[in-house]
Amino acid sequence: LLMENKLLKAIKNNEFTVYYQPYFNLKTHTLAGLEALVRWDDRESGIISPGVFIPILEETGFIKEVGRQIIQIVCRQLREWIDQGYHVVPVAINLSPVQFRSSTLLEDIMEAVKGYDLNPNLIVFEITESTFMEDIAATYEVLKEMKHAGFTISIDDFGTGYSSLSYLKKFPVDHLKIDLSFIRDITKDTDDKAIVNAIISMAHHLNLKTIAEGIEQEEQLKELYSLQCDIGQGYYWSKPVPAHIVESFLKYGL
Ligand code: G
Ligand code: G
Ligand code: NA
Ligand code: MN
Repeated sequence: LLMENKLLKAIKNNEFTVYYQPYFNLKTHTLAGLEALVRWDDRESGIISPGVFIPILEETGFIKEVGRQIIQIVCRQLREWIDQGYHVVPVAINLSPVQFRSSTLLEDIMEAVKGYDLNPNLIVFEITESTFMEDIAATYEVLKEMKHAGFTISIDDFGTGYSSLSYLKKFPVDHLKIDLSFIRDITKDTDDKAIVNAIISMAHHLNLKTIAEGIEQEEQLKELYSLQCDIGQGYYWSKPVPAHIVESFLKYGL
């Protein structure tokens, strides 16, 4: 309850901020985009990680309001960068299953994008496989509207949830983010390598781009190049960083 009250206060006082983690295009060797990762700047404890508070926000339903704030923060930031003359890249926003079910999600998104006069091709939505499978018909409708409006859809943590592969065909998705648990030991574990190889080749046959997350070492990167992975993300390039550090990536590259 104490935590709930603190979170309510945080929502009211706009204590949530967004860090950004870059992702790198392995074909063109350029900055491909950014993933927005929420942080809670609690005045007493400092920066708190979402692993701690997202589950509580989901249980209480507060995630809808915080999610709305995150979308606003990201769109405002993109508008600021554009106005300052930066050559911006797409930003991926994580949507939790609860937020995805919110009846106002599409309105919230359109309000932010129109309010800051942004091209929807600058926004990617990351959803997990569990979101997909919860209410298939409703999910399909929301994804279809998102795609129709010009947004990009990415399946997060791919390979860890249970989803039917047939939904990759039926649902309008663009990117598969291969879960970092398959990347960690890819240089040593031939099973992991086989799985990643299969995911990438399937994705390419379905016209989907692949993102490998959790790349930390040069050797992992080499494997992913050899498997024709499209995009990489991980501490090898950068951990999630505040906006002012992103500005140097936008200026000078990674
Ligand atoms: O940033 P970090 O690596 O600590 O993220 C931990 C978890 O919190 C991840 O599962 C990530 O997807 C989730 N997360 C981070 N930011 C957001 C957000 O803005 N919305 C939602 N729903 N989840 C987020
Ligand atoms: O669930 P999702 O994939 O959105 O969560 C992203 C999480 O992965 C964040 O907590 C982020 O800090 C973490 N992360 C990003 N890059 C790396 C990495 O190279 N190694 C590890 N171990 N975690 C990472
Ligand atoms: Na994510
Ligand atoms: Mn992920």
